[in-house]
Formats: sequence, C-alpha cells, structure tokens
Amino acid sequence: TALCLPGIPAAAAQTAAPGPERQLSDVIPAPAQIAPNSKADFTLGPHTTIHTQLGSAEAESVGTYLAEVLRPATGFELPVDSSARSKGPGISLLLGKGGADVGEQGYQLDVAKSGITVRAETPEGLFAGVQTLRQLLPAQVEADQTFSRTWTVPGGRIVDEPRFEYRGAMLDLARHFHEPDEIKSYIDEIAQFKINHLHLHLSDDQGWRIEIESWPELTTVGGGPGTGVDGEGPGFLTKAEYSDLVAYAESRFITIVPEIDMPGHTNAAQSTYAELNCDGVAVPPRTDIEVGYSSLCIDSEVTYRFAEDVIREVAELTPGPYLHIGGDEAHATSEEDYRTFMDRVLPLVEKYGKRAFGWNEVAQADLPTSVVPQYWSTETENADVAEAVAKGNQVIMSPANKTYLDMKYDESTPLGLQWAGLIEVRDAYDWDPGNHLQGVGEESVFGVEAPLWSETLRTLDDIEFMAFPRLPAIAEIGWSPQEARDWESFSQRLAEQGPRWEERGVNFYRSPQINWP
Ligand code: TNX
Repeated sequence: TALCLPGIPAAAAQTAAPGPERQLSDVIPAPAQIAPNSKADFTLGPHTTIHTQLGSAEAESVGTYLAEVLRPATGFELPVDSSARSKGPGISLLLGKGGADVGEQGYQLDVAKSGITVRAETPEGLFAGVQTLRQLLPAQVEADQTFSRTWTVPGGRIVDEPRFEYRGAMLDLARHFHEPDEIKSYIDEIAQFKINHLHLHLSDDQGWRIEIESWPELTTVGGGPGTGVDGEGPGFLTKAEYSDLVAYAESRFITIVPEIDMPGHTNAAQSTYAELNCDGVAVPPRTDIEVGYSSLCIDSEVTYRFAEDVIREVAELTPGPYLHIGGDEAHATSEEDYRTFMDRVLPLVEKYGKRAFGWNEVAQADLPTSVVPQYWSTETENADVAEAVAKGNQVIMSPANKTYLDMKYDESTPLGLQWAGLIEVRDAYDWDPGNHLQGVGEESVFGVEAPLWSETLRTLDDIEFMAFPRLPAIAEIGWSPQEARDWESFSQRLAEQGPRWEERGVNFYRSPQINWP
C-alpha cells in the first residue's frame, strides 16, 4: 500500500482521501440493480446515528441488530433512534413504499455523502438491505476487537429483490445432533447471504430429535445415549429449546421448516415403540448409514395415530407455514402402500394448518397442488414431478449433485460423502434452477435449498467447512437474477468473503478455484 512505498511520507499518504475498500457490487448474493456513484461515498463516524422508522418496533429492532454488528469493530456508539427528530449524519432504515418497487423481500439502498438510507416495504426487506450494507464495509468490520481506521461505504444506489421467494438451508439433526447454540451460529452465518428458511431434519433411522409429549420415549430413547451415526450423535430439542430456536431464527428473518421423515427413515421411532412395527416387536436401534430399510406399518391404525400426534404437536410448535413430511427413499414400503400412506397423512398436515413439503418421491402420490416436492435427485428428468408441476404444484430445487453440502469438494476432502459426485464451488454455482429439470420452468420453482446431511459431521467447525463457500453459491442462485450473475464475478466476490470469515472465526474450505486474498 501507499504507506510502504519508499519516498512517500506517511503524512502525505494519509491526506490522500482513502477511497472505499469495497465497491458497490462487492456483495453476495449479487444485487439486481447497481448504480455506483464515486462522488457519494459515506464514512461512518463516532457521531453516526441509526435512525429507524417512526413508530415501528420491528424497524427499530433491525436497527439494533445493525448497531450490534457494527459496534465492536468500529468502537462507535451508534445509537438507535426511532424518534424521527433525526439529527446528524446517519443510517436511516425506513419502511413503506417510496422508491422503486422492491416487493415484500426487497430493499433500496442509497449511499450519499450525507448519509445512508435503506428503504423497504417490510422489516424483512430492511434486514436484507442491512446485510448488503454490512458487506459494503471493510472486512475488519466483522472483527470483535476495535480498529481505529476509516469505515467508508461506496456511494450509489442498489435496488434489489429476490428471484425466488424461498431460499433455504437444511441441517440434519438426526444423524448427529447439533446443539441449539451451533444452530444459532449457523443461522447468523446464512442470514448474511439472505437465506430465509432453515429446514431441520428432526428424525431419521439413527435418532429422533424433537420432544413429542404424547410419545415421550421418542426423545429419551430414540434421541438418547448411543443414538446417531456410530452412536456418537445423541441429543434432542425440548419443546422450549425448539421454540427458542424458532424465535432466534425469526429475529434473523429466517423461518424454521421442521421435517418428520415418514414412512421410511423411521428406525429410531420403531426401535423405541414396538407398536409401530407390523409384528409388534421393536426393531434394534441402528447407527450405521444405510438407507431405505425401515417402514412404518401401513395397515395399522397405530401408525396414523402416531403420525397425527406428531404432526399436531410439531405444527402447534411451529409458527411458520410449512411442515416437511419427508417421504424419501421408502424402499421398504411398496408403491401401493406409499400412496395409501400419503393419501392419509398429507391431509393431516393441512388439518393442522400447514402446507406440506416432501422429498420428490411424494410426487408418486396423488398430490394436492399445495404440496411442494423438494427435488433432490441427480437426474434432469422426473416424470412424477413434471406431472405434478403440470397440475400446478411448485417445486423446491435441491439437486444432490449441485446443492448437497455434504458431498465432498474433491477426492481429498476429509469429511462428506460422494454418492452424488464431487461438488467444487463452481459445480455448486453453475446451474440454473429455472431450466434444470425438464418440465419445470421458472414460474414453477418455489425456491432453492442447500441440505447438509450429517453422517460424517460432528462439530460446528465441520458444518462450516462443508457449507462455506458453497452455501453462498446456492444463496446467490436463489436470490440474484440469472443475468446478474456469472462465475467470474462470483469467484471474485467470494474471495472477499474469506477475510470476513476469518474475522468471525468461521471455518471454510479454501477452494483452489478461488483466488483468496
Ligand atoms: C440421501 S436425500 C438422503 C439422506 C442421506 C443423504 C446423504 C434424501 C432425501 N435422502 O437420507 O442423508 O442422501 O447424502
């Protein structure tokens, strides 16, 4: 830098106006519209105030969130003021139509010399704008110690809204339980990339992870000591812990989507309760990673009492609109039984006020159009899903060979599986959900999701290593217009995330495809 050049006195170098370190386009996911104005940079100072929409507690809480993000590194006080007697230079978070039409999730960000304004129709939109603003500050803003330096935001205007309304990530709590604090930490990370749903895979062959009062041993036994892959992932969420997570996620504008996987992937339940087996004998618990061997007993009324109890309790606990009932890899259930099961169970989800999600196999059943198949197969053709879409169903795109964060990056990746292939960052990035699957066009795509299965994972470090940097790729695919994104630009913007992860102590894979600084 200038300070290191021989012959230039430090004082002279410092008087040269320090331009912003970042450019207005240095954001993931790439904003829809960007108009830089190099004469309009804004520099935060010790007197910067965060002004929020008069009378809106929600806008004020987004302001408080922003202040909490910026205070440690800047050392500035950054008071949050919703009194509308706004004085002094500041960052304004305003609600209501005003500028461009940005829909329910979008925002407009104006950076001028005199201040910054984020405008949105909803608090959710403000929060998205705040994430953009955050990335426009130098990486050191993510540190938890104070730096004395200039904090300049590049001038101009961003008008931004998402391509798809649903952008999800998934954690598998069944194969290895992840503690609430680890889940919260992941929530904080994915929120920065404008992910707005977190799908929790709460039950599987190796463990049951959500308290159900009417079947109490599901957790004490099914989620108890010795459960999880290799017996190393025990634990479960009490109802109170689940509700606390839901509230935490909500504070980051993330909706929790709970999944109870049925009629296969049910060994934990069937080893806990003998009556869930056709022969009335409990199966032994399993801690290996085989799939497709378990099935609830389709002809037994106990099965439907169980399914209804679980769906009712989980639905009651979940303020979000969706409930995922799994339905994948039911190889031990005949096709006819599978349809019988879904015909009875899908309406239960609706009965308790939720919209059903299911893995793409649900499309083999007679689907109401409200049901959303989540496409995970690696094929680019699927007759059942195409037929459902022709009837009006929407689809979440999670093709395993693109979006599965548990696939290895390359042969040498110490964690992960590779049944769907190796997925380097570029593989995760270079595809278009609007034309990936035959018969499923843009308008039938509800959104995209990046699942992270945890057969090989233990710690938060493991989660982060597999998610970053591929999760931002999926987030950009879900948010940015197809024409606003390309690999060259993404890989450069992604490189700039490296120092930010370092400041936050987030583990990530230093992909050789990226020119990390
Ligand atoms: C397939 S994808 C599964 C999961 C495994 C995953 C491992 C899907 C709906 N089912 O049971 O954990 O592969 O990658």
